[in-house]
Amino acid sequence: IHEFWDSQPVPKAYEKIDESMYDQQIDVPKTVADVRPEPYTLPPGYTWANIDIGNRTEAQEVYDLLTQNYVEDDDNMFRFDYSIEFLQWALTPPGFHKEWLFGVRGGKKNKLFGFISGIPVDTKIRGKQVTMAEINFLCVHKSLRTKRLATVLIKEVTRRVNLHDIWQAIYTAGVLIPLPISKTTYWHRSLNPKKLVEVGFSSLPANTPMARYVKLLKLPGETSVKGLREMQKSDVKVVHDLLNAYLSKFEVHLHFTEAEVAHFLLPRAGVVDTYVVENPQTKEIKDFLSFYHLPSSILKHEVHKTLRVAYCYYNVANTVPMEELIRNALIIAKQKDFDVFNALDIMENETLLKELKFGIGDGNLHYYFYNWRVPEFKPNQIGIVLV
Ligand code: YNC
Ligand code: MG
Repeated sequence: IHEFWDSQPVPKAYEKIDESMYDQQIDVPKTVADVRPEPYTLPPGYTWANIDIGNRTEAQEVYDLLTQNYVEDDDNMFRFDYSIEFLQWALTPPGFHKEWLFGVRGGKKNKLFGFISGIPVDTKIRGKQVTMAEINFLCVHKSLRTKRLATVLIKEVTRRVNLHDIWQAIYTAGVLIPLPISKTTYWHRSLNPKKLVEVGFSSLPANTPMARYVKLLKLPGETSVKGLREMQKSDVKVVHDLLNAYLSKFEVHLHFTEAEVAHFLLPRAGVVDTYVVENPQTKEIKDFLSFYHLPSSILKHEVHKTLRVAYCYYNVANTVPMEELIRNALIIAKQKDFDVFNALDIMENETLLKELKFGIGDGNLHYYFYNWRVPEFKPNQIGIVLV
């Protein structure tokens, strides 16, 4: 009973599939000439509007829509609070298309009531290169929910992507719709256990006093890896090589250009942190760690209004154990005053989460492809982090 999704080129739960149907598109092949040239029709009073996310005023409008209306946890205690700088980073990689960042305006003040975004990505799936759109930040204002506006945004972004002769997309969502390529799980590493308990993010384990809980989760004050330092411009080439070589181990991964590595991994204040390990003797770099900054608004607490959350991004460990590398990421995040460090059980993460004192969360993240059929993957076969 998915009126919209049943009409789309995505796999159906009940279909019988044989091997020969994998690694190809689901829809009949089309060309740009087959694509509807005019935008989809909106309800009366609403219009399409491209968003120039580099423009401070327009970015602020997207920020306001998302901070008030974007993803919340199941208990409606927290809501993502992507910063303006973060949105600008996530949505303007090299080669981004300005018409893939758009929304719906309406009302007397021509206010933004909906938004969706796409960026171009080069993926490799089971050894096959596929150019896709990465779709994110789908949001409809709370006052306009369940009126099928989301489906119009999705159809319109599909049209705009198809006009570039691109027919596939990748996206993630907490909700279960037809049909995930992988079901992954969020894990959380408390850095500030007292605050996390106070705001209801975590609860004290049975028969554990706060002091003991805090001690249990205490991290070393300083990092342990020799030669760990912030990534800089001159590291882009080597980090690019390291990242692509590492990601090629996974069944589903992105292929980054050097310019994309510069864009997504060079440190940006309040957005993304990347540290490389420079061998003190040889000056060689063979490892790096990274995490991005995505706070959440705390919706129902008198004192605490923001949860400071770091999210595990891309990590490559060749000369140090991955466990030690990520422990160092935790230490840096703690030094930077984050409250919690989140990671999915993708890539190699699963093997380290318990040892590093992560606890399993109740949030699931489903990965999806649009118009591309694959067998279901285990989380540890996924080498893509969508922000
Ligand atoms: C979702 N998250 O099932 P059926 S993630 C996809 N992703 O369709 P309506 C979703 N579809 O079941 P509402 C979805 N959530 O009838 C709902 N749906 O077939 C489906 N929340 O539409 C749903 N952001 O307008 C149903 O629903 C249909 O008013 C119902 O709006 C939904 O960014 C939403 O969670 C999510 O802002 C906009 O609830 C709204 O409820 C909202 O009546 C809070 O819609 C924020 C939130 C979603 C975060 C994300 C990835 C989105 C991927 C979209 C799919 C892209 C496909 C590929 C396109 C390019 C193709 C090429 C080439
Ligand atoms: Mg709606």
